[in-house]
Amino acid sequence: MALERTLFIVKPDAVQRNLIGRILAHVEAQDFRVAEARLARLTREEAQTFYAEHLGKPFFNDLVEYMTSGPVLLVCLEREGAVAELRQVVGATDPAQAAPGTVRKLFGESKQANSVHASDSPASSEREVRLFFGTAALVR
Ligand code: FUP
Repeated sequence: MALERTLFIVKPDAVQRNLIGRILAHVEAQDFRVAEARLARLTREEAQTFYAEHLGKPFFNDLVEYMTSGPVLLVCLEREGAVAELRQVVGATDPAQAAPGTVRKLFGESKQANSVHASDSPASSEREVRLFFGTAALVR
């Protein structure tokens, strides 16, 4: 398996509930290394760009509102097979449907306030890492 980088976000609900440390400990224990990290308050424009694939969906405006409601921790994680492995560790979008032991099952509150984001494909991870950390974060 190749060494990869992927974008991970600790979302506003989890930052608000002081879960940054527990969530990062959980992914670090799964052999992910923090390559880049930054606490940020997303602008509406950043949130809209980030979730552009969902533009026009019924939940889009609420999603943007939620993602800009408080600080988030933006993290670039590195590991062999990072993109697919992180999706497994994070679990299904809806915490109620997520597998036991996944981050969203352990910490998520609802489909919207599901505590974390993880890039869903190598193409997404490249776009998302570049969006928040720039092209330099793509190379090692
Ligand atoms: P995921 O890749 O698991 O983060 O899920 P999606 O890309 O399908 O959705 C992105 C975010 O939109 C989710 F994390 C939460 C939000 N969402 C809703 O609020 N309602 C929905 O019905 C679907 C997604």
